[in-house]
Amino acid sequence: MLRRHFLIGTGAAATAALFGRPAFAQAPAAAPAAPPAFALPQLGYAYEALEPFIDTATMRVHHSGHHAAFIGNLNTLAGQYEALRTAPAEQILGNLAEVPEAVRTAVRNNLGGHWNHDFFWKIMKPGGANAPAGDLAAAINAAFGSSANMVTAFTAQAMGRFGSGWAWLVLDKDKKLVVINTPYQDTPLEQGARAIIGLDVWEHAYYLKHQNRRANYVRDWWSVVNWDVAMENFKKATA
Ligand code: MN3
Repeated sequence: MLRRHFLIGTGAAATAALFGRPAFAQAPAAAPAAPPAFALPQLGYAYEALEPFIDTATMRVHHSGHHAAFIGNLNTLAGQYEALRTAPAEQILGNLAEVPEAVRTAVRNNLGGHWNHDFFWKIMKPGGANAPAGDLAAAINAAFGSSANMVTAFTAQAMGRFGSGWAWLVLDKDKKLVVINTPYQDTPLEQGARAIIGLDVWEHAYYLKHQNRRANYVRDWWSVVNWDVAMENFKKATA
């Protein structure tokens, strides 16, 4: 939007200059507008930073296309459901039954999509840590027997999600460390679970590079998991 205004302004200035009028004399005054309720969060790294595991083109369209669409939809929805402006996303997504039925599916899909992707960008980093450590490593070993067993179980969730959705390592509502998957843009929050790591297995997340080979995408993804963030997530979930 800002860019578009800038370009229009430049065009007007150029036209004005051509006809001998002072530059920007014809530029419309900027109308004061309420700030949008939602903004597309920064990735924290470049689109190419996760190469060769996650490709640049996928990251660009996934962030600036798919995630941005949720943001646009949420800013429209915020005009119909005021809580989107005032309540934390976690609170709304954890209590979807309280959302008015007329907007519930849209909130589930778009706020869920925003929350999931914001989580996803943070759980990846260039040259991600090799393995979990500390309390999280101990909890993984206690729950799964080993880190390798957890990876196998998580991968089974990622592969077992038919169609679009997500795979997760979560602390469930009983504070048990488990792997789950969710359909579409449903979040672990609606099960009362706290996400530790999560993987987008919608085809848009991998099709440009891995085509139909979801297993290769899942395998590659382990090379960019940010276990430092996973350990922070675990600490918050257990606090
Ligand atoms: Mn996605």
